[in-house]
Amino acid sequence: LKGKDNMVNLVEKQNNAVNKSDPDRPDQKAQPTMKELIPPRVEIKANSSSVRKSGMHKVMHMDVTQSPRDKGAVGQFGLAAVVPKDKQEEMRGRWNEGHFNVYLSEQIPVDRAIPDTRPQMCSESLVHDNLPTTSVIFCFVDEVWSTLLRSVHSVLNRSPPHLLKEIILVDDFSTKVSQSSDHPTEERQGLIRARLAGAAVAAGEVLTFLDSHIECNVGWLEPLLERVYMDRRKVACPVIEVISDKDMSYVLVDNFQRGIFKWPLVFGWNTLPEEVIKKNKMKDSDPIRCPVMAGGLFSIDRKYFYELGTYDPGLEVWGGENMEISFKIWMCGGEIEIIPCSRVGHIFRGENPYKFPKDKQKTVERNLARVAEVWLDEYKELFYGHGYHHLLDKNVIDIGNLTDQIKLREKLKCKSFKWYLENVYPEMDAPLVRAQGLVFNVGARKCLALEKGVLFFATCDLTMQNQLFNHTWMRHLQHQQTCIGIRGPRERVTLEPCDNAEPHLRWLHKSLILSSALVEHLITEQLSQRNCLEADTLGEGVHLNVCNPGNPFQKWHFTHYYTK
Ligand code: UD2
Ligand code: MN
Repeated sequence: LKGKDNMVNLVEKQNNAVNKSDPDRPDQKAQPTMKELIPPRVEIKANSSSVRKSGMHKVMHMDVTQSPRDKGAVGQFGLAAVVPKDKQEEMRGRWNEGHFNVYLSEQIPVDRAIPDTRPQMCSESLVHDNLPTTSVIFCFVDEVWSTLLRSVHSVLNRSPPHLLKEIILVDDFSTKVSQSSDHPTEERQGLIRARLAGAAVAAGEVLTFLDSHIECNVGWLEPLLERVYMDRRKVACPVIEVISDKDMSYVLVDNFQRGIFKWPLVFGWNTLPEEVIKKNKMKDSDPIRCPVMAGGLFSIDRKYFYELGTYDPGLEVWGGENMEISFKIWMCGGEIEIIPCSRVGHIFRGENPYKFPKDKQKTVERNLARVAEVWLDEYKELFYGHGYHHLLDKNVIDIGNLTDQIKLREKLKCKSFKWYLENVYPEMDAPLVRAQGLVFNVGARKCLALEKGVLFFATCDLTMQNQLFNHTWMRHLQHQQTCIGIRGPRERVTLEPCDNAEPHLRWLHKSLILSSALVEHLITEQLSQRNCLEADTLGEGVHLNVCNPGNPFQKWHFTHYYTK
């Protein structure tokens, strides 16, 4: 396409390859705005007389791209595209515009065909005739134009028109001139608030959020809307397939994948346990319960989204919002599902192609700490304990006010995080303590005991309450509510009420020789020079000393270790 005049035909699918590079074009910046690209749609009301009110039909194919005119085009049918030798340098030069193969993206038709990767029975599955309509919301910042267009085209080309209320583009204060959309933000908001800005103007009964570098596959929409229609508290996610950042090929992903998290709240994928598949006699087209969504692609009933209090608007820029909304949905009465009959390709990029207004790591940490404080209950100690201790130290980070979020959780009468772990993600490893029981000292050959504010050694006896200690994820060495710490310039061992914010109460428990093997030393984290907890040679008490891997009086064993 060379001029604006041709752009209006986009929806009639007359054109392709919008962004074929054109050396003759004097002003590459003179690109049409989104408004010009997408003519107003003829609105077909879902419950107008032309659509039956009850009954079901086979998922519509609705894919006008399956027999494209330009069969030989680069990347057509989702195949890998090759960069010619003389274009390699240009390709490399443009990589950072999007942190993927921007050069190739511009060669590939914006309405290319991709393989129908759905499990076989999907094209036969039935959905209701009177599904709700959806608003599709793309928010983006400095998105590569050709990719954004391909995303929009894939929605237009593969969605039943009567279900697609509108496509909303929220430009999150892009610095590129060409990206003016219907709903630009006044300043950089971050994806969380940008999505909320889109939701605020949406008129569809369902909100469907998508990243701005995706390709929706054949029949992607109806199976999502079907789940929401069946139960408005179901939040439906498509299977996220891979569009290669290198050759732009469309890659099918394995079956039975679900979103999970590891500590400290790190998103990941894992295969549904075999026994769950067997027990439920699951077919590869059945919805998959999903403990945590990836974040970018999902359909949710619009009113329900607001009942849930949307996202925590205090989350900044990027990251953690998928945890927040996932915990909120599950703990407050909803469900998250991955729908194998709905598939959307996504370009996974090695780096964010946009700037973070503040440091990226700090931004994500702060977001996650907000989520942990509101949703994790006592399990937040695992979050902090797995690498975010520093967030607890005073004045390190201001995570902002959480009153509204905590009130919301009360108002919605949400369940506990313990409930979530037991019912939604029972495979999650989440013991609150790392080690427990008697604390045996190898040198003294006795066990630590605490009574009446004094630490001493006694003959090991599991039935003695005063010999039972925990080593927790906060790295507390703790007997009931009392923690062992160190204090003062002379580094004396003290006993104090446990307090997560106090680094002088934390002890690393590990071997100095093989950090992953035998757990031995108790090393204070407080001092610059690491010191170890040591039993007095006469066995009457404990003191601090310079760590020495050969000293048996510095070696400690708990009766039971949950993790090492
Ligand atoms: C994943 C999600 C993404 C989001 C993120 C965590 C998928 C496929 N993607 O990372 O949706 O949940 O995890 O937060 O599940 N954007 C803005 N303003 C910003 C930053 C980003 O509008 O300040 C847009 C961006 O242009 C894109 C979308 O938000 O369209 C998601 O950002 P991403 O693609 O960089 O995130 P991704 O896929 O690495
Ligand atoms: Mn993305």
